[in-house]
Amino acid sequence: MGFFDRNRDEVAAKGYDPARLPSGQYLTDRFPVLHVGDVPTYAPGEWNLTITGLVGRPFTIGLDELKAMPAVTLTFDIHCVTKWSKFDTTWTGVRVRDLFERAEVQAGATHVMEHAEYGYTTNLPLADIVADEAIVAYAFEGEDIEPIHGGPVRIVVPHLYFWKSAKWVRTLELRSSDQPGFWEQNGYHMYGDPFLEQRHWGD
Ligand SMILES: Nc1nc2c(c(=O)[nH]1)N[C@H]1C(S)=C(S)[C@@H](COP(=O)(O)O)O[C@H]1N2
Ligand SMILES: [Mo]
Repeated sequence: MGFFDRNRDEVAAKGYDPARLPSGQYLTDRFPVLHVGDVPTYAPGEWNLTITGLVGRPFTIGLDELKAMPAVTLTFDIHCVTKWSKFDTTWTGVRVRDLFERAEVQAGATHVMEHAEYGYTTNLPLADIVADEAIVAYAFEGEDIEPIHGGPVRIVVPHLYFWKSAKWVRTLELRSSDQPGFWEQNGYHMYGDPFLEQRHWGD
């Protein structure tokens, strides 16, 4: 029996519903760090997030103001395209939907491009980033998100592969068409549903 089959048996033996682990994935207790480029550092008050594109009222929000908005703390599984999955991760933040309501999203908006520090981008349909579980997160397991995991603030969209969750997010751009982001231009799937194994173009 190979590593993946053994790992899947362990998932069941630990009492988890094996259906939580998408095919081709293995469960890990670790929290791997994955990104291209450097980890940015911010002076206090330096980080902010801009909502722009097809919105009636574009705005920029700082960390204190973000933390003053109604927050949710949610627990869910995350799945990286490099095949690790992690169960029951707990994140605190603001629903993207609430920020978009304030920005007054225009009728023609269908997709969103997440823009992060150093030019990382990733695209997804508007409907996916306004889902109940899609948040602009500033805490992980009750603590500030570590810089290596995207702190001070990252996106978490748990129902898509984790590359759709930009660390060090700086801009959310509402668009009328779907354009490939950084990994998508390099062959990763435009949508990226882990349960359909949409890893690459054509999957
Ligand atoms: N800004 C930025 N965000 C990013 C990435 C990146 O390279 N840059 N990598 C993505 C990928 S491929 C994954 S799997 C997750 C990893 O998050 P983690 O390092 O907290 O596990 O971040 C995603 N967000
Ligand atoms: Mo990833």
